[in-house]
Amino acid sequence: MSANAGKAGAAMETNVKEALDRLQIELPSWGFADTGTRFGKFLQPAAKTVEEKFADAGQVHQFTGACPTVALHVLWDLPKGTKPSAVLELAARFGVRPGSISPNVFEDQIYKHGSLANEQETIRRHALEHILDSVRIARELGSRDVTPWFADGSNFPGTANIRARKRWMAEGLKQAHDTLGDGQRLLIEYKPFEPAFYHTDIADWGMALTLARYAGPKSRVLVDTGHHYQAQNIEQIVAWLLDEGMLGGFHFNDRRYADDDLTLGSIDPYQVFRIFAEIRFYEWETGRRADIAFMVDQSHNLKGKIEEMIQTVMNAQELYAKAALIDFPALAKAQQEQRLIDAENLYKDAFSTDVRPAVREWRRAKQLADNPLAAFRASGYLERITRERAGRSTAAGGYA
Ligand code: AFD
Ligand code: MN
Ligand code: MN
Repeated sequence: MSANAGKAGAAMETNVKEALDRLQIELPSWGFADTGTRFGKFLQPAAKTVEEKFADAGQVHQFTGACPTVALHVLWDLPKGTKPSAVLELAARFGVRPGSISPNVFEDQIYKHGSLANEQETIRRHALEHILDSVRIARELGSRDVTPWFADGSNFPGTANIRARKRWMAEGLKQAHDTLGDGQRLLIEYKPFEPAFYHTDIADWGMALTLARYAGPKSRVLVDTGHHYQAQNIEQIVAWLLDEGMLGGFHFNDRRYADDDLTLGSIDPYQVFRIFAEIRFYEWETGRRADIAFMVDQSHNLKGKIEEMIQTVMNAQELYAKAALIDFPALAKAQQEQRLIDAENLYKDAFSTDVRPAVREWRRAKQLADNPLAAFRASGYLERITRERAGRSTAAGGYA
């Protein structure tokens, strides 16, 4: 190998190591449970209890080295009476800490016409009490982020006073924000449609930004990559929110059509790279680390849950490592001099680089297996939980 090639290789390894040393990706507890789709679910030896979710998430962290926290959904994981000490004991046992706390203001029957944006004050109050409970639980668990997502909206024209609902939503979020403890954040997620199919009360990043600013200084916007129309330029939204200091974090997934929650990078890896590139560009230009939470929001119906989460994290590590190879001084110069092809090729060169050898080097340095997925498969964990959880199998032979 020539001296130059050797130097380039060493530089790449350094960049990749720096990038992966800091990349942490939060796993969703619901990604380990049998959730399925509205057309049914195909059962597998998935987690049912919060203990099993911590155990399965712990496997992903053990083999990838990148997932020290697991997002919890209050109603699904922390039913009334759950002691924080019990959850923290699970965290210690399985090596993953509680991460963001998601209130659930979309499943109960009372939320049929919405939660914080509901026309009935008593239901708005009920929803707010649950969110305040979630803020308290987050504080007790040492979690920084409370991440409400609202299904609030309507299905037919003329059935909702959109302005009134906007004001009710804003008031509720502000009251929730004002109970946050030091260091806590309220990450407001948006989604253009589903399950509301005429209007969703927090439908896009502009609405979420407006509500976050009204709620108070501890609020930020949460970007779920599946929550955009097909043509939307997500990395432009990311650049704007970064520049406004209002990007709280991501719910990562990939999609072909809508909010499909597919494996990150399985459909459009270049889009994920471009999102990471905007973040790295902001960090290079400002000299500041972007304080954003990377979280996965996927729950697979066909792939094996734990394997798929490992695959998602491996994809994210490779794409983040590629973005770390962009030569930003050269990019800024090419942009300034309007050398379009040179600028674009700086993206394409980084994206086309095979970072897998450097990622393997990083894993070896961390005493991780070269291939986390293969290592998990060889561990026998899946066979063990399949036996242990098969006892819950239903008459149809599936898993309860
Ligand atoms: C659904 C919603 C949204 C939310 C997630 C977890 O679309 O993404 O963040 O459930 O509550 O995917
Ligand atoms: Mn989400
Ligand atoms: Mn979603």
